[in-house]
Amino acid sequence: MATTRAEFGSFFPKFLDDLLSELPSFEATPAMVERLKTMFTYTVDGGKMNRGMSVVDTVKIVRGESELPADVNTKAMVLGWAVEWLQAFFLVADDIMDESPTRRGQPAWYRTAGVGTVAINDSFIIEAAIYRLLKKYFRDDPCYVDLLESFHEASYQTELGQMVDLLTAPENDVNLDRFSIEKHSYIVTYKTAFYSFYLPVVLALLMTGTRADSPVLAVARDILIPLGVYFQVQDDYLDCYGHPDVIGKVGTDIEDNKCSWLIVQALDRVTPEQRQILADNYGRKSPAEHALRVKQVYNDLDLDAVYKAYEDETIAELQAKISNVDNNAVPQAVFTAFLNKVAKRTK
Ligand code: GPP
Ligand code: MG
Ligand code: MG
Ligand code: MG
Repeated sequence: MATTRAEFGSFFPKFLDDLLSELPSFEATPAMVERLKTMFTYTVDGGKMNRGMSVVDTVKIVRGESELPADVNTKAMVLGWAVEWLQAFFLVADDIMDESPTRRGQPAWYRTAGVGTVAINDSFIIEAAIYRLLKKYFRDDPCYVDLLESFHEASYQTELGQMVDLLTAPENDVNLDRFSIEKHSYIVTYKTAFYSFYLPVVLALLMTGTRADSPVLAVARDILIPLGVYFQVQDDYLDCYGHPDVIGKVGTDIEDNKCSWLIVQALDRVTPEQRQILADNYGRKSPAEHALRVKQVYNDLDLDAVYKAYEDETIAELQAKISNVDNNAVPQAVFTAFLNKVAKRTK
């Protein structure tokens, strides 16, 4: 049986306690411990937890067990939560860079009382916590170095994607020529797909005995990267068309001058007049009328329908790819589990 949110969530206090209880060896005062407890709880707990849960589910599918032995389950939970810590590291930093007001239905961490730019250092601490947990639970495992390298590689990939995302979206310098389908594809593959989709499966495979040089990893990558691209296209779509109460954040892509899937699709279809409207209104922080004019062009181009067609086509392509996977290499269920969670999501 797939892990439940309740079961996965029940391991958070344990790993939080692991991190807090070693702080005396770093001469941390009780006030420091309390601050870190508050910070980790606010930033790491309370997300959708899909990335973390998918590590545990993949371990179950690969081992062919609906319930894992307690020791294996704990280790799968460590890796799942380590991915959640990685995600929190990225989101805390991303919200500062994107000037996003909200995250997970509450103020972004850097916007809370007394935090501000301290959140930059907090994001580094959240990252460091990943390696404290891995050391505690995997130090003596044969896969330890491969796990470390997987986290390092996924982090580097994400940071490269984030760099291009940011450089393509300079403040007060709108140039629609900067945006292209190829640029968008690089950004979403690197900033999202590797850490959100490929990494969780790689961790589960390494933990269950797959070697880092196995061709099985390439099979996984070939499906999970396009799936991750689809996921980020959904994120770009929901930034504009999702409801803040449902997605838990207020979209800022238009104001932030982002190379979003929507603007790239719009540029592929605009008349010269519509292109001029986009050039005059994209990437303006205020007043809100600018973003509304961009959204009006999106509506006139019926991007909603373009998106729906993209979704149907992408799901069909992924299903076809999955059906070609040799079950002896990786069970197809690993991928269908992911696809089912992502397909047609609204949050
Ligand atoms: C999501 O982009 C990408 C990330 C969260 C990776 C950030 C990487 C760093 C190295 C900090 P997004 O800005 O579209 O996400 P959201 O819409 O959730 O803000
Ligand atoms: Mg963001
Ligand atoms: Mg961003
Ligand atoms: Mg987004």
